[in-house]
Amino acid sequence: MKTALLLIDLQNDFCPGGALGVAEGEATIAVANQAIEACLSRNEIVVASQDWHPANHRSFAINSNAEVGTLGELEGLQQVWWPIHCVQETFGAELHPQLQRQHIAAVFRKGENPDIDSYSAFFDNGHRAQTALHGWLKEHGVTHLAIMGLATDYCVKFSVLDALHLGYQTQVIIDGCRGVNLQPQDSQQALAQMQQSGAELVTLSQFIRR
Ligand code: VGL
Ligand code: ZN
Repeated sequence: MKTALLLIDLQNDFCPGGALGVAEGEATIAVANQAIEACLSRNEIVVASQDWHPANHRSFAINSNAEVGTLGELEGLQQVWWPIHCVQETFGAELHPQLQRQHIAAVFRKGENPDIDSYSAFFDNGHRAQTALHGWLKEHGVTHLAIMGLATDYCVKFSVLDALHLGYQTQVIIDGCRGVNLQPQDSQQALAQMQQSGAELVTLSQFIRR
């Protein structure tokens, strides 16, 4: 077996003060750095995803004549309309400055197609196209994933569900996740769904002691 740590969207725009700031989002950075440290000492790989939208992305409410935080439809899929966030080459799209990114072996960008949203680090929301992540992990012999990041109820959840479908043994480092919570229970429900689908929920200290 070979394990990789997958860090989801630890970007400025998902931290407080950012365009789509998640409550306590910045608290995930210290968790990520400790998880990275543990991986280094065990010779495990660290990879990351990065939400990377063109300015004309249709998930942005303003580009779809919709109101932020309401529901609509995009490409036949249910869509939450988001504020403008993680626009390519902007500060908001950069990985958080405190993240020890020199230890990240590869960063996989997603959400570049303006016509479809892309929560998972593996596939777009319609499972039409995939990122290079799965191929890269296969090439490196990775069989087990530990996943954490932002946001619990969107990109973490869909990445974990795809990882399970792709056959990875998957842990979620729960204290390394924070959610959008359009509804107050969304993150809790997302974690329960990941667990029911076969993910193991662990704390950072359990991950470090493994
Ligand atoms: C995300 C909403 C829109 C996320 C990305 O990283 O969870 N959420 N784009
Ligand atoms: Zn996005």
